[in-house]
Amino acid sequence: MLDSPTFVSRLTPPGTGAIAVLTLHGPKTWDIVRAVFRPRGRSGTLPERAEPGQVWVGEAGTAEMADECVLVVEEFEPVPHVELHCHGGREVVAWLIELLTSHGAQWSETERQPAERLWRLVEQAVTVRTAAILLDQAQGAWEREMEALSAAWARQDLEEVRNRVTRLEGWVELGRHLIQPWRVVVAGAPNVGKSSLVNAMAGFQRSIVAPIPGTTRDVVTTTIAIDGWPVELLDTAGWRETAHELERAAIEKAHATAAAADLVVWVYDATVSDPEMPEGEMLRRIVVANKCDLPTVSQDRAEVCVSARTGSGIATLMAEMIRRLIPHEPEPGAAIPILPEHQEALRVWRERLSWGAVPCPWPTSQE
Ligand SMILES: Nc1nc2c(ncn2[C@@H]2O[C@H](COP(=O)(O)OP(=O)(O)O)[C@@H](O)[C@H]2O)c(=O)[nH]1
Ligand SMILES: [Mg+2]
Repeated sequence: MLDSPTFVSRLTPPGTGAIAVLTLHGPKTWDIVRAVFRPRGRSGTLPERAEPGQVWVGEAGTAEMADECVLVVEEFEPVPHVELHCHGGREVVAWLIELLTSHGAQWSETERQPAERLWRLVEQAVTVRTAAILLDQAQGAWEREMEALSAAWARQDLEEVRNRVTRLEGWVELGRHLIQPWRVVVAGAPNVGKSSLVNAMAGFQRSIVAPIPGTTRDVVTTTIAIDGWPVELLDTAGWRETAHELERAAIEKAHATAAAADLVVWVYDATVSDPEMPEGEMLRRIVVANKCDLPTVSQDRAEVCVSARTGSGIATLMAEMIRRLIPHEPEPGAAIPILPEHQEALRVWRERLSWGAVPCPWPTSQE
């Protein structure tokens, strides 16, 4: 076993960051670490053996030069595996890697390729639908699209290039939400039935439902799939001003949450005659009248009328939410920008388009 190599690789992306993480894996790991790492404290040396989970703060380097690092033991038996968290400056990291390789470690390039990262995203997908779209990307949808773009550019078919780029730009938000769910904030005055509505949508009890106004003191999140799209429902505290300090903090949090949401579902109680309506600046919102199982007096001010108690109108509301969040759905096999490289490629294509038919100053195909 001692013949197999010990690898050093870098977990954090290349370039300068606050912290860089190097990993050492292989039979000689512990010998190498003991040679270059001095733990803080009296002894100044690492023990002969370590346990997974052990952590030391100290310095990695030589007697002349060292960087403050944290050493984390991931595995010790049968093959040791450690992480070194050090400062992320380019030179420091390059120097540390050199030091480790001079002690017998082999540098292994682990910068993950886009395809590999896409496959990892496929594994992490939370619904079959998002997995299918991610799978298309992992199987080359983006590369095919880039080839088509390059071909159109080579023909100087700017119309086609523009259409393709515009379409791709339209999928940026969807691409983001294949990994992070859409955020829907359920907002409204206390006691209108926000928590009940979230529960009705989720189909299970999650927030506290109580007849006393202001029970939901904080933001409670519930992630559900609607029609195969992951949606995070945020149940917020009621909107009304209150003297209660704790609740005021929760209400402020509710406002902040709503501002960052993809959609606000504004709920009011249809049995009251002058319900609290949303403020003007909330653009993406659906106004919902709740308690429509009771005699209503203000149902007409809502786009959807529901009863969290009986479930009537809930399916209509959820369909409407999806219609707002995802007005268009991609065709099977469509290229969707997901990775930072994709966004960067789109930016470059947009820039090329602004050059128009003028000869392009950089290579036009992916040679
Ligand atoms: N009749 C009726 N009562 C409801 C409905 N939805 C909620 N409630 C009741 O209204 C009260 C407040 O509900 P809750 O979900 O805690 O409101 P929140 O403060 O807006 O979160 C509770 O007593 C619920 O049982 C509904 O659709 N119909
Ligand atoms: Mg509540």
